[in-house]
Amino acid sequence: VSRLILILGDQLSPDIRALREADKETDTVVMAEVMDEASYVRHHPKKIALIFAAMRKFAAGLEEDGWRVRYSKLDDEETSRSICGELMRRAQEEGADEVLATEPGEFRLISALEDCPVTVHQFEDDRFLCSHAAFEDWAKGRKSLRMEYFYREMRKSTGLMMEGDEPAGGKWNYDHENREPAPGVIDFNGPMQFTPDETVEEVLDLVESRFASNFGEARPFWFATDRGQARRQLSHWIRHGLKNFGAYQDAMLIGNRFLYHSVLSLYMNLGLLDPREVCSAVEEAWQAGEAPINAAEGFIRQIIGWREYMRGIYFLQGPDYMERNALNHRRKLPELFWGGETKMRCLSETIDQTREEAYAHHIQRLMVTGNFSLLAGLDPAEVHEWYMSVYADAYEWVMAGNTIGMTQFADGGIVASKPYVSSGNYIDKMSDYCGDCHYSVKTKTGEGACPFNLLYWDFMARHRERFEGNPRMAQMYSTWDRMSDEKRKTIRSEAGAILDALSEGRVV
Ligand code: FAD
Ligand code: DLZ
Ligand code: SF4
Repeated sequence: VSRLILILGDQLSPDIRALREADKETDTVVMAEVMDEASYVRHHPKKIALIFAAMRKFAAGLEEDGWRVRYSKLDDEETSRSICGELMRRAQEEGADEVLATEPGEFRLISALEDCPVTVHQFEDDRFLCSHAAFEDWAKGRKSLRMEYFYREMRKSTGLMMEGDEPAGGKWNYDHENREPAPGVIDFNGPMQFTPDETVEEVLDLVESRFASNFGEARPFWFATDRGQARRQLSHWIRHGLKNFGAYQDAMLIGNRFLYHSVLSLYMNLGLLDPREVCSAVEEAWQAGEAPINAAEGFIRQIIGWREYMRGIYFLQGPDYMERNALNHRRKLPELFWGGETKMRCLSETIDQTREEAYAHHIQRLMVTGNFSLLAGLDPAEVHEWYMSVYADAYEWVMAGNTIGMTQFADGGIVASKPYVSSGNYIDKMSDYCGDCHYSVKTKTGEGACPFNLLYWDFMARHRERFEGNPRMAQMYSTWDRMSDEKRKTIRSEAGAILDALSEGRVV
């Protein structure tokens, strides 16, 4: 019997599980650009272009390799709306009655495959280093699911940067060497930029014509769209970017959008690069003396720690995770997130960059847009959807823990032990945004006061009952209590005015 082998747009790995289960002689690979996937959120055009271009090239590679492939383009007339629709159509054409698939990274699509009239076997995706069962085992019976402890187990099980049973260099974590503001000179030109070839150009035309009203533009487009290019970016970054990755990981600069970041999430999440090969390459560079331990450890922690942990949390918590709203935040996402006017320079820089690149680095996502959303009490589901839409590396398995958990505290503290909130001071320390801002970061109340300063204390006061017992926040509450009644009143009323302005669509 003939079977269909489903390869989704983020499963572009030559040794993906469904292909390993398949028989090249008798099975048919199915890949499909479909409107349901391209529109379940209003993806940034660069994200759609990246996925479609990489899918087309991957399909061509499989054919060269001797696979029989049935590929549906979005603008082919017969292409149906959904993955299930395409499976049914191809099953009929090929006389197949069974589909082998690798489990998608999203509950929505897992259920759609379960409910599809044709039988779909979903094999666990073993491109991740931690299986569902291993994560469940780790989580079982624990009072708190902190990433750091998970990460240590991952170091042991992968053997990465280990000396026997001990962490290389004697410490698990070198983060205290990692929180430096940007240096005067950045000696790295950022990610490799690839000139679109014919396949990419064709996809860019398609995306421009079909997704013109989405936030952002498909062109100019420079992402890697095949494994060869992604490997070149990996080597390029290891050679020139890695050594300073650790130290300046948290820095933000106007005019330098990538600093020492790798931009590898794009390619790992699609399957063009394997997280193991990325970590091994980083470990080797450190062993060869080409990168300091704080950079190599810090990077490997992001991958085998945070990346795997976020996926584990998503699958452990289940589909209702995206609906959590522990702090009962209801404010609608203001227009400034979609490029509407704002006088806050940190936000306008981060959001302009997001629109132009479909990329912002971690601290911009966490401490600018994330921090602002939490302080402003924005609805976490809307915040989650915004991030899902605007970033080219966004998939729910990795996004949910970061939005609902890490930045919005909407899961009540599963991912974060305390809310990631800060006043303007942190942004000023880590960036050069404040110098050029309409507001003054040093001003705490009154004319020109930085909204982060006001909203920070207002957040603390609003949620006092929940957070005052948290030992890591006690000091902030005693600072608040030492302020005069009048000052506290002023802060709360000025913060209230900003929140009202946000609700009423006025520029802040
Ligand atoms: P680098 O700084 O070079 O980091 C290296 C790698 O570590 C990344 O490529 C990524 O694979 C991994 N990593 C680092 N931090 C995290 C993290 N918190 N969670 C998971 N992986 C991590 N990452 C995504 O891949 N997809 C997302 O949809 C996504 N959404 C995010 C939303 C918010 C609100 C926040 C705060 C973070 C989000 N991240 C997401 C994590 C992180 O910001 C991005 O992985 C990173 O900015 C990608 O750029 P890079 O490859 O240059 O990262
Ligand atoms: C994100 C995405 C987009 C935009 N388009 C497609 C598509 O047309 N066909 C496809 O197979 N996959 C696409 N994807 C990726 C899926 O949405 C992804 O597999 C799920 O979000 C699970 O991670
Ligand atoms: Fe952002 Fe405040 Fe700095 Fe302006 S002053 S850039 S609003 S932190």
